[in-house]
Amino acid sequence: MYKTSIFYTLLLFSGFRSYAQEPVQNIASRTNLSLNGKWNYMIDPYESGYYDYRRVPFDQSKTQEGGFYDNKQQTDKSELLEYDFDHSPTLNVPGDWNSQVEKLSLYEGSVWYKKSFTITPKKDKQYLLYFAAVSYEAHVYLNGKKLGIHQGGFTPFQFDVTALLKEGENFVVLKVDNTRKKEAIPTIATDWWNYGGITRDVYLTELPKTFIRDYKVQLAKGNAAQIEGYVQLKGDNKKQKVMLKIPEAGIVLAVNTDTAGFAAFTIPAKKISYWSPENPKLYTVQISSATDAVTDKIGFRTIETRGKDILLNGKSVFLRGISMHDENPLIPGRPRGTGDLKMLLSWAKELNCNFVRLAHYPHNEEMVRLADEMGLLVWAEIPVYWTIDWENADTYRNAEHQLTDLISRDKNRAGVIIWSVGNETPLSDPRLKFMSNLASKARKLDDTRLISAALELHREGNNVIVDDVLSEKLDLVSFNEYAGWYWGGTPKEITKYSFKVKYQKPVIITEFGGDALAGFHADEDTRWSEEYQEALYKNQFKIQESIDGLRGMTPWILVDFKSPRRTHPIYQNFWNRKGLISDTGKKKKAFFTLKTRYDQLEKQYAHPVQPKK
Ligand code: GCB
Repeated sequence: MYKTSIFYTLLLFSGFRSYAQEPVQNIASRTNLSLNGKWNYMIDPYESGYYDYRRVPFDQSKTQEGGFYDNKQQTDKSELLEYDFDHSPTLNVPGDWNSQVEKLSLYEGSVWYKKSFTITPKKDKQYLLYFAAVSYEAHVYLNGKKLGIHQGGFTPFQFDVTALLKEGENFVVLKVDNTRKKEAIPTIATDWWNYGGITRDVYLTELPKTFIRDYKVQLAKGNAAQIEGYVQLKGDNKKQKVMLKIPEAGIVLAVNTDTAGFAAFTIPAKKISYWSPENPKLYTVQISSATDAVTDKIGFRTIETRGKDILLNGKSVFLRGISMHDENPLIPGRPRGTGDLKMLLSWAKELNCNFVRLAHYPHNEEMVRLADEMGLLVWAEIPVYWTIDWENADTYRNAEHQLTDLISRDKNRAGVIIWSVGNETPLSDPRLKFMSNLASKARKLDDTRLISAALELHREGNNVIVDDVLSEKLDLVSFNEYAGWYWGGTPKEITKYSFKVKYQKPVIITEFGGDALAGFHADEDTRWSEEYQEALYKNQFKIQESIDGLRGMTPWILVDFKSPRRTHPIYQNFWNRKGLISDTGKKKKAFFTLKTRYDQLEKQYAHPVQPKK
């Protein structure tokens, strides 16, 4: 027990993926036993299933055995008599708890989950327990043994459970805690609902002893004639011949992995039909070794900047975007399946978007795959939002983990063109260091995409100044501006403003907008009315013309979304009303205003002036 307690202490302090393995690429296409469905749950606001009565975690206690995860009836320990998972109610997984149980709607704290499953493990296979996302901190146990802890509510994690699986019935227990913390990513203050729970898919994945853990197959940086990538095996049999086939492009390649299971490759790509929003062509890519095989659907495109232009496959593009949260307003709650995700992206398509900003944290992997299929470019972001604990080394490490896991998961998606390292972070030296380090990390992990962040601005008279020095580290200058809502008066009054952007880079306005309650009609000067929001959009388009490098925008936001900060009893009721679509799916006037603008921009950019070499 003593050894165990030292071990767990180390584990608690040593970070975010204790025991967890490096993520497996393309999990959904593997041999999976889905653990989605009904899970028993117990609400544990005092964490009595985790701490003994002296507040020592049962994980570390010398005298007590087992917490709620142990499943043994502890007849000599009264605390532990007071639970019974199997007679507890159930929650659906995937799904946040807030939207499923009235008394959990505003809950922030611990909830225990349990699910039993039966399996006959095969001797020649290995097994991973995979969670696509759990918000925010998960302690995971299998058959009463702790597998580890994961922090971060939007990225996947997994554990190797081969040694712990039993023939017949097994049980998984999780303690899930969505308490907001100052040092966490995100921190305490956000403008979205703090949904807790097992919000995305759970799988028990069966893999061969040596398997294809990871691969990247993408066009080389700025080179449309060359596919570049790597394959990484994991297991004992690391030196193998690996075949890569893209039958439709006539590509067949054999590579030999080294003693570390790694092989890099470059392939001439002559007859590729390039991926773009107008041609979202995905190729079937087959990767196989002597022991494993995996298939993916991958598109090929280049993305780069030249001066103030963004070049997609070498041609200047305007990003007709919209920001969105990972929320289905009709639940309201985290999306629970493909239909929910498709609904959101279809609304973006109806707006005539070619671009979506998946704010402010990694969305579901399936969302990004759907964007690839539907022809939507993607801005992907991590929840480095507002007032992060900039000088805390653990906080930085956590942010970097989330960035790494996001890039690792989505690096084969043609739609993803921008990694964003944060949103509206207030200027200071520690923040500059933190954000610059994240930008360098993103570039090191993936130099084929653009790096950005949604920045802030300041005003001098009628000049709106964009000069955040972090821009030097980024490929794009992107900023949020709320003329006509948080400053600058009514929509009519904002036309006096003009933008001064210091950096000679492409500009994307990552947010602008204002609240409107769907169905509330008044004149253009009346806040909360659809007419006010519409006028705001129209005049925003006018002032944005002062930015000669403007190459895209993602107004805030596609749909009204839940936020505990939004307390106005008539207009908000815990909803941020900046959506172009209401919480019941009704399109507001400004939806059509933006669509008209995007129709014009589409025409304008259909035959762009080619940028100078
Ligand atoms: C912002 C934030 C976004 C908020 C929005 C608002 O600048 O980036 O998360 O929801 O403003 O509505 O105030």
